[in-house]
Amino acid sequence: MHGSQSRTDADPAFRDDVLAGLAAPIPAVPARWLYDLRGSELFEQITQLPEYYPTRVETALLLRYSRSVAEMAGRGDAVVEFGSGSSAKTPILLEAVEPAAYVPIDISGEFLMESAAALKKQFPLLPVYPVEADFMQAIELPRQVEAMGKLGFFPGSTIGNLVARTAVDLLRAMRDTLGEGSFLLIGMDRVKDEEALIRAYDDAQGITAEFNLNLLHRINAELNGDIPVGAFRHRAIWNDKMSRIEMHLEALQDVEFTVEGERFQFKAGETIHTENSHKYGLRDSRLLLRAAGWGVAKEWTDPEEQFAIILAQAEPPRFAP
Ligand code: AVI
Repeated sequence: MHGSQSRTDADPAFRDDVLAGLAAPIPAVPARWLYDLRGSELFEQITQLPEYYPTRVETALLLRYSRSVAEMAGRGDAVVEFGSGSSAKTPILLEAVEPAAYVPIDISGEFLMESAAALKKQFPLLPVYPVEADFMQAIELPRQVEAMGKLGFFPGSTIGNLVARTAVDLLRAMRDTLGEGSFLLIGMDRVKDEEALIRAYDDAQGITAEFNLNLLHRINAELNGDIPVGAFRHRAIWNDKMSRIEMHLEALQDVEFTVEGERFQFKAGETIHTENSHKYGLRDSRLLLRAAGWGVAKEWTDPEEQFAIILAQAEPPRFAP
């Protein structure tokens, strides 16, 4: 018996992605479904883990170099953040840039309103214009910021969760949103020692494992599934050819289960691919940005070159020889 409740209540996009993804020749579920309420809480915990350097290193870079960003990009611009800006990183940049306006863009209206309200408390004089939209597409910004210079902000190495083709599409959409001459400050994780990467994505406390396995709990709860979660384990794999960490859920034994009344079988050792986290070398990140019409104005990295924040500028199209 499969209750009709979840059939009607479940997000149809989640349902379609899971059913198609589990049936695919290489089973995979898009990483965005990792972030339900519990998944978001677990991700928050990941950012505090000793092994998970990206948040710590990027925050330190912003503390150290935000003033240089402000000098180069110009104070008094509109800061446009791609994401709701709920992290501790946003105030660091806003302090330094002293923008004339702040525009957070997020697909989740709820998140957006919450974090905009929190920022208003911290910066009572700063005009905040939240935009509820999918920033994978070019967006028309609020008319109040039309005449201002723009500094886009995309921290967290979220760009790494996209394959190159989609990452370029996103960067191009950002360029269209912000306009020629605008700046973009983006965080990108660097290629490094494989062991350090694996540790960051398979921590000793098992928080990342819980984060990954939570997807199966979510499928069971929202899509009327009976997946035996204990029959799967978290795997973090370095795919050198693709220059990325992959998260998988690996079946520990042969398993059979149903989701929304559809039957699935996994043999021991088969996996569901749940996330990519691409890592970029210095020249890789430049190429990625260039492919989308962004020139690199300046890059800052930590002494161990674990992570980079990059200030890019939307270049005018040029004739190429
Ligand atoms: C959100 N994103 C940048 C994180 C990352 O590092 O790719 C997601 C994450 N997955 C496992 N740990 C962290």
